[in-house]
Amino acid sequence: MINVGMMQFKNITDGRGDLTPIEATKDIPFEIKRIYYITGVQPKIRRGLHAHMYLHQVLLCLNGSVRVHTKTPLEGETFLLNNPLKGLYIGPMVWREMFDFSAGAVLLVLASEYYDERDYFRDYTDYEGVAKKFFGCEALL
Ligand code: T46
Repeated sequence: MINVGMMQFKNITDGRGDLTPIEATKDIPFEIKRIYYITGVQPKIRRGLHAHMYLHQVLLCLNGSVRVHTKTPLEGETFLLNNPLKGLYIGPMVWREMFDFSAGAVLLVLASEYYDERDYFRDYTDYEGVAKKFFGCEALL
């Protein structure tokens, strides 16, 4: 799917446990300006429901599991995050919704920019209008 994809990180394991390094611009395709994490989400809760104009992010579920639905006017895909070695890259202009958080789920997010509410589309109709132009898909739909 355009601007969305799973990424595999390395696991350095020895008798003491596991270590996973993630280096900006080497293991992920951007500099990291911000990190945040989401915890304590009840099972019926849906988060996200927005898209970003410019932001690049990688989502990693470090403990437990969570599903992430991504969509654009052209396509959609749902990912299960349940492995701390696998991250979900989400680039600009992709709508995302996080749901089915398991008990104890820890969702870590690496972001390319500082927090800026002006970068958000929180209304799907507004998003869709701009996204159709962004993806050049008006003629296809
Ligand atoms: C995203 C998904 C995966 C801040 O003050 N700083 C921050 O860095 C962030 C991310 C949020 N906030 C504030 C804004 C809201 O008042 O925290 C509150 C909750 O944020 P929001 O409702 O946007 O949270 P989610 O879980 O719906 O979405 C978040 C990110 O905002 C978003 O970029 O892609 O996680």
